[in-house]
Amino acid sequence: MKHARLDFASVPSAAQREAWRQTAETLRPVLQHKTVSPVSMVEQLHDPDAWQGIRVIPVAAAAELPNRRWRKGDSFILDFGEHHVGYFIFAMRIAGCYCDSPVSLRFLAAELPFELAYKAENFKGSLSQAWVQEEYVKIDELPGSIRLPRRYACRYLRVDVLATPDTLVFDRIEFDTVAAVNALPETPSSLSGIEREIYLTGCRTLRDCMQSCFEDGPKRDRRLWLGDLYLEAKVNAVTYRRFDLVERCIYLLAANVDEHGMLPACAFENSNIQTNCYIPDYALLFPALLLEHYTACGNREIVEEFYPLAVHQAELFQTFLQEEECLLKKAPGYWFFVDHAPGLEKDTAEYCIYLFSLRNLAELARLLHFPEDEARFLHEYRHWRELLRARTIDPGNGMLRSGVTGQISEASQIWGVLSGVFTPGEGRHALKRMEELAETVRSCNPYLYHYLLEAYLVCGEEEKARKLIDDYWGGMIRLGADTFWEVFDPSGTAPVLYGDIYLVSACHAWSCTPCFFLRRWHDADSGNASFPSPIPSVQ
Ligand code: RAM
Repeated sequence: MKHARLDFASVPSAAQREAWRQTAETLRPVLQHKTVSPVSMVEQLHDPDAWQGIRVIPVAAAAELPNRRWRKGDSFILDFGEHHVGYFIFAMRIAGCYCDSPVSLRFLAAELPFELAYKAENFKGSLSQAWVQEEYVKIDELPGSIRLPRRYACRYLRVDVLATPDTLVFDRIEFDTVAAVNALPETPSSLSGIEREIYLTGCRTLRDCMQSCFEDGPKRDRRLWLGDLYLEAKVNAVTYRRFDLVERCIYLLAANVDEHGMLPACAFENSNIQTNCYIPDYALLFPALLLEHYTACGNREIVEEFYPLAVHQAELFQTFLQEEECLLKKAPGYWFFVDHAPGLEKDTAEYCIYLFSLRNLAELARLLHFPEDEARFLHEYRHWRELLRARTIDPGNGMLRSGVTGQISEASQIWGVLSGVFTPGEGRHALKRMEELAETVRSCNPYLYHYLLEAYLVCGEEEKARKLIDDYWGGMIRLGADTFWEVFDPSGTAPVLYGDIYLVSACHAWSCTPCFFLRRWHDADSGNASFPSPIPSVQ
């Protein structure tokens, strides 16, 4: 049987993209400011039992700061009590003597205690060292106050006095914090203990990523990513409900499609900066994002407006498909992502995400009353589902294999469930086997583990989903997290991304999703709503 070409939508014109950019501009949020003062002065200690080997202990109340006198070579660390995003303001003076020369200071803003030990000369990262939140500043005239121009994401601030004409006094250090929202949402009353903390931490993580767009991490990248946005939109729907911000992000992404009409993996708010990063599996999530948005807030117009673009993402993906082996025909210039796991064979998961996209498109077509489209998507879906089943399910162990090596990974099994390639019973078996099988390529990424939570629910394994939330996200909290991290390996080693641990973000949007599950379970338990199927079903 020859599969159906979708052959449906066209590439948006430059005028269309400009119109989308202007709509995004009208949806720019007013950022909320809140002044946060430090709660204590702390010291860092080496402790082999602490996460990344360093912890802090309070040594004085922050109110002590104006009474302290600092000379060349002195340093101190302030703890602001929890993670925030914002701008630092310092009010300083020289005690007693005339200020006849500048003051030279080093600032180091840190999300985690470990970052306070940063030494620039040891940096080995493959991304710019400028992401590290270290600044050298000279102040010519005191007394006075300065506001650092750059925005920081941190809980701790280290100040090193490099040179000063005489003893230096900090009368006040404040953090002018910013976010599109300020108050944390109410915690569902049925949550207690660690679940309550997980919910709060997830809300804090999302709050700090909600700036003038949904950012991935306010320390590193600081920009809108399509894959992150999909998960942020899910959590936003049950917490802050800032649907205007979701819509701004949809318009921003659409305004940045490439010459083929592919949605970018990430977009900059500044129209003079064009990304060159394209992740086909992120583009395939666009139909699910629209469906999620429609289900959450009922705005049918935006779904109608972007339906052709959503269809086009699946059309574009067809150029990567090959029937013979179900291997990807990779093209240069595209990053097939799925997960950060080194050595991961992504072919099968990518095909499954294509099927996931078709299921969501079929549901969108049904909602918009396009029965012919719906039939076409389902026809395409069934064709590739049969092929994938025949070519990638191992008849011996019932698991999905991927790539030329026939690799078994968590990513393949999880997307095998969410695509509907596995029946729920087969999926339950595959998810269990993947836990047991030593050769399974495993993830250390909350992004993939979000989808594992969804996969457990599809297979009727709510207890396993609850346990994963406790072990994985609860694991971060037990190690002192007050926002959830970009990557985490509960076995104890801190995963490194982009060649250097200082580049890893400790407040990362894609890790806030337990809030979505905890809130929905709470609502279902209190009879307010039923837990929705995370993916539309296909008859
Ligand atoms: C990293 C970031 C971002 C993610 C991409 C694929 O750079 O963590 O959140 O979406 O990878």
